[in-house]
Amino acid sequence: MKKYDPKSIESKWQKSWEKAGISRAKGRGKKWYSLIEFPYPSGEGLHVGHVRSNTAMDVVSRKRRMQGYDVLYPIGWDAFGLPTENYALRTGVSPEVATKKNTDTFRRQLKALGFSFDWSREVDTTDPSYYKWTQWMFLQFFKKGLAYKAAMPINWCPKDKIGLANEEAAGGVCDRCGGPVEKRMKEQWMLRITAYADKLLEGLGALDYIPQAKVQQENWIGRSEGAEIDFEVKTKANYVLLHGYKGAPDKNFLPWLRRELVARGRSVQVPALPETDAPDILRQVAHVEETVRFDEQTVIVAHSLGSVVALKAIERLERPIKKLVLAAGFMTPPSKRGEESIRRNYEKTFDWRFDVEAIRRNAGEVVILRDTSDKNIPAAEADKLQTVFGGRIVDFTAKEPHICGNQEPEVLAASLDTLTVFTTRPDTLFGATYMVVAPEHQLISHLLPLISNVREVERYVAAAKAKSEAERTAEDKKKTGVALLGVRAVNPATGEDIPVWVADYVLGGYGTGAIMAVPAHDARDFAFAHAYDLPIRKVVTGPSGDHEADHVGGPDVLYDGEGILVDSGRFTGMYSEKAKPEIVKDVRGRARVQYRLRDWVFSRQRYWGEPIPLVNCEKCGWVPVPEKDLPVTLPKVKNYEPRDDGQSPLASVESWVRTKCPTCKGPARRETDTMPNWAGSSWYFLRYTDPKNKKAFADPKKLKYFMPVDWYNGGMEHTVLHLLYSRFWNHFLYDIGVVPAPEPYRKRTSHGMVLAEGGVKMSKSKGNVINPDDIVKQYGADTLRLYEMFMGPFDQTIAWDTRNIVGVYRFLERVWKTAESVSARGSDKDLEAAVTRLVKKAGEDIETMSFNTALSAMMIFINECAAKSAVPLSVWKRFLLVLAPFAPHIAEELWREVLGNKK
Ligand code: ANZ
Ligand code: ZN
Repeated sequence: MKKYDPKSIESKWQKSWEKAGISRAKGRGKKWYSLIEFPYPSGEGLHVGHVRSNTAMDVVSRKRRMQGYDVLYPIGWDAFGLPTENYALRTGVSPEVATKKNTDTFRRQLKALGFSFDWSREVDTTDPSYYKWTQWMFLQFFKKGLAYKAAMPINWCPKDKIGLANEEAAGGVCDRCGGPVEKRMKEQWMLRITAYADKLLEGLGALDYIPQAKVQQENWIGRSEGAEIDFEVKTKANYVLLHGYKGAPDKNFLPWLRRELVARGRSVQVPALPETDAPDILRQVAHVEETVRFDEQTVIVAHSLGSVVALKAIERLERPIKKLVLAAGFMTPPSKRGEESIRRNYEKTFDWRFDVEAIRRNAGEVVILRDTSDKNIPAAEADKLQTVFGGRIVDFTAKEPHICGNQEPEVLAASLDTLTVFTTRPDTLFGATYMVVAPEHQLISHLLPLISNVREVERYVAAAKAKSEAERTAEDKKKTGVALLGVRAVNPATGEDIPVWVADYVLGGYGTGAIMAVPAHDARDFAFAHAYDLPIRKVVTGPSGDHEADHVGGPDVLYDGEGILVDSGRFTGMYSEKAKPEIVKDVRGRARVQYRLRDWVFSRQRYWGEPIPLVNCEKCGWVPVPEKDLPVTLPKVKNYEPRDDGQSPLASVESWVRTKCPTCKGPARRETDTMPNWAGSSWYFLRYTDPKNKKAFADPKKLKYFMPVDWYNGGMEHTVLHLLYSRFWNHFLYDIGVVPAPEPYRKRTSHGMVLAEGGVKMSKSKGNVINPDDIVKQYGADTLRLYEMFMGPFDQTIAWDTRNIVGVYRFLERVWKTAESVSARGSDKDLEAAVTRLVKKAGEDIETMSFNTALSAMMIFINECAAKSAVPLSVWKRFLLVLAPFAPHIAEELWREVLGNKK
């Protein structure tokens, strides 16, 4: 026999396999779907890290084919993204051209490794026939109200004047100029992934994911059960209560509300509006102007028609008031609401027009109370008030319909300034000795006139906003904060006055952005209270009830467990779990589930991504591009540079931006933001089942046959976002009835990274990048494949070691040589037993991804063969079958050319 020469056999078999179509999924029989994360075709070419994952799933796929499965093992390109765009920026080469070149390189490199991909199903996320369906899916989200636009902070480099992706703003530093990055508010498209938080959590249960992947997903979703509790903030507000049609200062909730406010030390004015049975609104307004004094601490609480009087009075003010509370308010008369007209006096004598600008300017904070049992005022009036004047709507059921009860606690709650907290430990409420708001909290600006140390507070807030969330929440970080002097809150359980602080360990984007601080039982509050000498009050002891035992080291030691309440009024002696709901009820709090998960920012102000298929019409707002007009293709641009107004380069292509509104045919403008890198990879596994379909993203029958993916292997760096995003898309597509099952991946595993020699990251600048082409050239594809499977436990990060490659190559040479001692006659009990053990061991090891131990078993077996003068043919055949998934070229050569098998 000749010497082992991989060059002369590998490309020969690759061509032969391709011709025979052995890797094509047929779409009938017993299916198996193996998936690897499709690569980003960078200019650097294939990384040896790709080879590790691809070989592993190639071994699994080849094994499954040998077991009779119809295997789908597809490949494609996740080709939108920044590096290609930045390359275009530097060189002027268009991203399409660069992508084509890069995918050609990747394809050649992957083919040279003999991976059994079904190349007939190649997909490319940047191909309009692919992203047509990405856009289609976005429109389905939009139509279900799961895509919306909201102002969100983006990374902004003030020097370069551009918005940066997170990866370009790592550590708060601009990737381009090295200067500091700011947050800037920008309207962004968002996907409401939070609506799927529970489904994404529950779905995890039945899946065969490696435990770390599950834990990471759970932590990312971060479900907390707790409660919202309102704390009254003591202000110097003065109140004006305006009654409604046929109302009076002594009717409905007004007398009660007045008493409650006066008891809290507030001044209250309640004018009796003239002609209450047949009012003329402007005369009532004139009366208010004559009798009432307004200033920046004024809160108007208006009931029903009183809300119209209030709006009109506010319209004429010279200076803004503090707050406007509209209880069962409205702004259109019943006749114009399409109801049967009663033709009241006030409808006829008033023109029902408002100076919206002036009211918005003067009204302060707007709270709209909507009674769900109200028969007089349609629910839409509250929405209308909110659309026109802003503010927030509070829905509740009043004590009497139309908020006519003698006591209406919701009105009082809305009228007072309250600070609402989210807590998972309402059982510790009696121990809340101060409160903390996040630097972003709106309370700070609302209460500015009350705060005596405004400059100190403003300085602190500005400094906090420049920090990243990670910096702010680091466990070991020294806690800092500033008291809001002049602002006091009331602990609703104890009635005590407590101070309010601003501190950056409380985050604006979580819960309500405010906390009740319980320093005896929360580590962060404990550290803070010590730093600023705030009172610490213990209200929970360990289950034994023995203070000393639970607080080794004295009472001044943190105890953050559950236990028995002490010093907690009538709840003293109760167990934490039992006390939680009772205390919440007692202080009129609300049970609430809170997630860490945020909605997904789905916009980038960049060129190289899927255009968002919406147009903006002055008359109709955001209108979807009709499905028949998809895809909205990326126009050619001359300049890839982001614009210094923060918009995408597409905004400069006026001929593309200008379009017609699909609804009213009037002039409209296209959205110029593009989708983020994650879009195309959120559903590519579905397209593989039917990649050429022009009528749908995939034929439902094919989806039903191939889905779900049976085994998905990928990097640990993708177990949070990519996995969560694609599970979310699939759940959504399931809910709208276009995919067969909610969960896309049955099993998920991860490979460790491949580092450069010496354990550092491979990088061009360090010159330590291993190019798979070089290894293939020198040792052949089989050696590279085996080496990457042998280098160490598959899930662990491992450094490249060239010496060990030689070892693997020698092993293949020994395999080659052993073939010479194969004999068709005779038998060998030892080798029979050895190969049986090997089949079992390697077979099991593949399933647990213990590829390295499967290979050592093969090496041991070859050593056993070497000790014998002859290897029986039947034993040898079984060995070659075991070797084939790992080193398919040499196995095929020995099986067919040497042994003469036809298949
Ligand atoms: C009082 C309390 C007492 C708390 C106690 C804990 C222990 P998870 O489990 O993460 O949801 N918190 C609420 N909103 C916050 C924010 N925006 N920034 C920082 N911290 C915030 O944690 C919920 C707890 O984290 C809440 O319960 C609140 O502190 C704090 F013995 O309230 B707790
Ligand atoms: Zn229109």
